[in-house]
Amino acid sequence: MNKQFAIDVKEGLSKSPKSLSSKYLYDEKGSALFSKIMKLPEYYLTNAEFEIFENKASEIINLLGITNQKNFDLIELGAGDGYKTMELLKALDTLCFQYQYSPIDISAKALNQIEENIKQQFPNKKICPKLGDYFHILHDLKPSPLPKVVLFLGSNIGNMENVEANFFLTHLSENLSKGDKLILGVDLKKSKDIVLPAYNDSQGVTSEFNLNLLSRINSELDADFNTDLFEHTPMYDEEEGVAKSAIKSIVNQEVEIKSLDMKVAFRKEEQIHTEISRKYDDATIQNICLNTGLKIVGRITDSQNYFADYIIGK
Ligand code: AVI
Repeated sequence: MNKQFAIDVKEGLSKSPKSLSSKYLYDEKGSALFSKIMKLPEYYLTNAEFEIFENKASEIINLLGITNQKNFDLIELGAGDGYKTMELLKALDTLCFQYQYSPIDISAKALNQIEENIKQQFPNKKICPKLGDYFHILHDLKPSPLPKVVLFLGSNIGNMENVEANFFLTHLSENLSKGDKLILGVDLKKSKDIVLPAYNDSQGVTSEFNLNLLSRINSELDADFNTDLFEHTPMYDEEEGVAKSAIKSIVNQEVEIKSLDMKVAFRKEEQIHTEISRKYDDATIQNICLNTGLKIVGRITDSQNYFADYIIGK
């Protein structure tokens, strides 16, 4: 049994309002569902950021302020399938840059996939994948004498609460040296008509992704959630720029979680908060940088201004 999962489920379902951490959405089934989400027509984020890397990789490289005379470390936090990064690697290779690519991910499957893709596209390139939670692996970054470029793409930072994001970036900043760069991919604030469907797609994949968390509790903690009696509930607060996902109980009910020796009562309409997906503007990013000892060097957006990759320096 995953001990931390058990502890967090117990705590999250005992408090009011109930909540579960979004990191638990990614078991094997959840990760496969997220890959499906990234291909949905409503989920504009992936295509928008891919477009930036496909069309504007040389602009990104210029903003990094590195030359092709010197070797550098290219480190990707939460690399996933590395699909967008491949565009950056192609541009770096065309311009004869020398670098070592280190994708970091908690999924061995994702890292194997990246290795496979690299082997096919760049047969002579050696990569240095690291399996684990990137927050912990950050500690290993400092000793390298080479300049670093850290990629944190896909608006993954948007899934962190403000305090957590500030803590994470402060920690990252402490592990960077002067001249190192961070490429931070964020989804931009925009109309509810565009954001909400991205978290409430017509095929119901996002709903399945969110409700899978209850199935995970069923299988890992011997619980009896009936997922038909719960509903995926997405919201978007346009002013605040935060999409929130919850799981709502559609009846009064009680659920037993045997491994935790607990019974959880749900009122009709009661929600379990599962995820936030924050959207950004320049002011918010400026503020984050001010608080974490970083500075914005440049910003590149897609043609629709949906998504931005900020180049940030120490
Ligand atoms: C991984 N992360 C940036 C996604 C997002 O957009 O917040 C996770 C996601 N949740 C529902 N759809 C996608």
